[in-house]
Amino acid sequence: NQYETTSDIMPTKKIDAVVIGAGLGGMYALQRLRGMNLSVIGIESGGDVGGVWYWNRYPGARCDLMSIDYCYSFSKEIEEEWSWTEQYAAQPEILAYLNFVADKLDLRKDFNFNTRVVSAKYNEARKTWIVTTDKGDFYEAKYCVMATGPLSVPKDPEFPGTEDFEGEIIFAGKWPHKKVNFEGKRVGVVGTGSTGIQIVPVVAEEAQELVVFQRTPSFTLPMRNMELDDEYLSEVRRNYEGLRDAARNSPLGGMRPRTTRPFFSLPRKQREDIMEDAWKRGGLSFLGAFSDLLTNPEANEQVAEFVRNKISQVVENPDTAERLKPQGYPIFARRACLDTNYYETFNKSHVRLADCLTDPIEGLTKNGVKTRNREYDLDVLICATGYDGLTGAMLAFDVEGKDGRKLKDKWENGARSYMGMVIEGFPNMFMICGANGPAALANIFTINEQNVDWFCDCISHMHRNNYSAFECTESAENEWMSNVASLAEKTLISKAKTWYVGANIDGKPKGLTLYTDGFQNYRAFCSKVAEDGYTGITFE
Ligand code: N01
Repeated sequence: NQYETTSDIMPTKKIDAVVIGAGLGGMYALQRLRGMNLSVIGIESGGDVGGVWYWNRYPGARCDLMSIDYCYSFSKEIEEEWSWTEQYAAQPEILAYLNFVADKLDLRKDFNFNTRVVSAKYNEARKTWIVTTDKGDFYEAKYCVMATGPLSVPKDPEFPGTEDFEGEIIFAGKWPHKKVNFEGKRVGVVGTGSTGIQIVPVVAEEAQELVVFQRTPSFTLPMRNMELDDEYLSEVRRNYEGLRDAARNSPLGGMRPRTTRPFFSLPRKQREDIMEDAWKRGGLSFLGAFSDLLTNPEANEQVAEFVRNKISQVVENPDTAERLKPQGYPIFARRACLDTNYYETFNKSHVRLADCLTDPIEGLTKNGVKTRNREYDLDVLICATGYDGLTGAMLAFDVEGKDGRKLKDKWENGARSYMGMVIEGFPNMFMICGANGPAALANIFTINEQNVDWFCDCISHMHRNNYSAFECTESAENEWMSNVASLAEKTLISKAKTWYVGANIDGKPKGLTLYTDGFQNYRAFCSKVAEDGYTGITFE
């Protein structure tokens, strides 16, 4: 009996489902499961709802997907009552939106905040998950939903000497809940991914000196953010259903112009005009400009070179401009960043670029950052050094499936799953935005809603048929993984050293653990699985 082996503690609560995480996936999962008359408890380590938007309060934090896309579509009422103020919403507005949704649906009453899951173990005899927390809670649930997020575990601080540094170290992903004052301060930012690129121009406005420690330069495109007016918002509201439908049937899960024209099918002049236009329009316009940017290396290189030339046009110091230019990997293979005045910031006399490719960081000293060749005296060091993406949060606690099999052992050589949602050997468990799904390559709201709707349908199917457990088969998982791998071969996305391929974490298995064939095809596959009676899934 389960309870004898776990001392004499009895479950504090028996429930139908436990949802781990109160980010935008966990919030929707809790709402949907409650709506099916299931008893649900949510567990969240943060103090409130919001997930990444709860933690990432760094200056300049903003979503690089359009706000009209980057929100829930399941409730007409929410759609009608909420109005976005900007094309690309800033973190405070996104968090306010998520709080608005939480209030509206009264979600908080079923979430335990400031509580961390310690273990989730499947009990085969009872066909339930036993979930324990650092508060000593002990839940027994039929279903375990991992809404743990693809980017919720910051990469460990890796510089020796952090304890010697007498200034302040701040991690972008764990930003203090109060305004940090940079006035009169010498500030360093390590990391030039999406996060660093958003922080740099804003901190440069305030800091006395700013040093940007760049190892791999990123391609960044102008965001060209703007305020949304009432006329535009009314138009969107009138067409919302159609727009949402288009988003669900698009590769990025968002409204984006698409084209079927390959780069070299057009004469040179026309290609150049299209690139100029994409640069002027900003955002991810390039992705909708040519159909083969992610598959044809020559086409990709032409666009990359166009962007490099723009860097030279903006950055006045030719040496800095050269160092800011990404080389040696395709544009869009790392996540394309969208910025506001990033390159322009390097024209300010108090902003310096420290090139860590030629002069790597060796560690921290009492006074600041020591690179191989020199020392930078700093008052504050901001680490925008990234995340243990896709698998970090799932492996941050003890997950044990059938036969006492640990997830960390199953994933020793890389994450495996079926559709990025279910895992062989881990019955009655669902992941939202899990590894080997389209997470990171499409709008996370669209993926979340699709994932949650899919597994709620699966649960309804179980209840209709009086099943008590489901599991995906080894062969379905193997087939899915082969499909993910062969699709990855066809795109340039696997050709850069990024968190997408686990390259940013020492010792992490390498390889692209993302589905790269577009959200619409992913969704169609998952729907077909359900329509065909849940192929690849066994029920008992
Ligand atoms: O992290 P990253 P991020 N010395 O891993 C550098 C999402 N996001 O937080 O590439 C020097 O991309 C590292 O250098 P290198 C989005 O999906 C979305 O910026 O390893 N540098 C790199 O430059 C994104 O992809 C939004 O050579 C070191 C940087 O740190 C994901 O989050 C906004 C170093 C890490 O870049 C992650 O982005 C922000 C070292 N020792 C983020 N170690 C939206 O708008 C690391 N680096 C929705």
